[in-house]
Amino acid sequence: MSTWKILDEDFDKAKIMALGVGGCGGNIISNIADSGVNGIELVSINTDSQEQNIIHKSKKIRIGDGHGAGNNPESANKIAQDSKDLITKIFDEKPEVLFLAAGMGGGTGTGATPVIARIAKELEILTIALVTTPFESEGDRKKDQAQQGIDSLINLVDCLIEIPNQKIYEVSKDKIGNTAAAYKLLNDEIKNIIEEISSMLLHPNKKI
Ligand SMILES: Nc1nc2c(ncn2[C@@H]2O[C@H](COP(=O)(O)OP(=O)(O)OP(=O)(O)O)[C@@H](O)[C@H]2O)c(=O)[nH]1
Ligand SMILES: [Mg+2]
Repeated sequence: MSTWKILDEDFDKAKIMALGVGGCGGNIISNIADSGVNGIELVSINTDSQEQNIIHKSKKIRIGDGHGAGNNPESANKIAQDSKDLITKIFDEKPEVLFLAAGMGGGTGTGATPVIARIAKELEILTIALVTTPFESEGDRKKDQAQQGIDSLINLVDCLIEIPNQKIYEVSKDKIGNTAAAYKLLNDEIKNIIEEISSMLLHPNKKI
């Protein structure tokens, strides 16, 4: 583990990228784009072209044939490995900090995120992963799949922040109507974390 700081006097120009993987990752990126955050390059990557159609205001990278990974992390992992060159190209203008956002438990986010993290690690990009874990109602298979995804990811990133989706029902004061409303609240929290950390890195002397 290394300590890291933007010591350069050009720290205002530090390159920060947020890269969303899979459906959840893409929603997180769209939500950041909607809020008009400045200074963070937004990219989404998915195996599923239909899911990508609803993502907006970000650079979109599709890997595989566009038909998704069918809730299968191994197949997403293979697609990502086969797309190593395409993924490496995302980092052509090497960011100083990479936020990797994904929902664990499905196919693409769970299987492709560790491949992307390994590429970023090889390029020595400081990487902070923000990953959600499934609602209890999603069942044991998704929960186990999510844990396996986290286990494969944890040693490839500098920091991993786990956001258990279920927690939103404990922390939100208001009644949450449906899953879309829960996602919105959670994605707002994730956006806040990314914004806060970016702001600390970009303006280390600013009083908060
Ligand atoms: N917080 C939050 N969680 C989400 C969101 N969308 C999905 N999830 C969670 O993320 C898990 C994975 O879902 P997706 O990201 O849609 O799956 P995927 O990675 O695209 O996987 P495949 O479609 O199977 O290839 C789900 O089981 C949910 O728990 C979202 O917008 N916000
Ligand atoms: Mg998907």
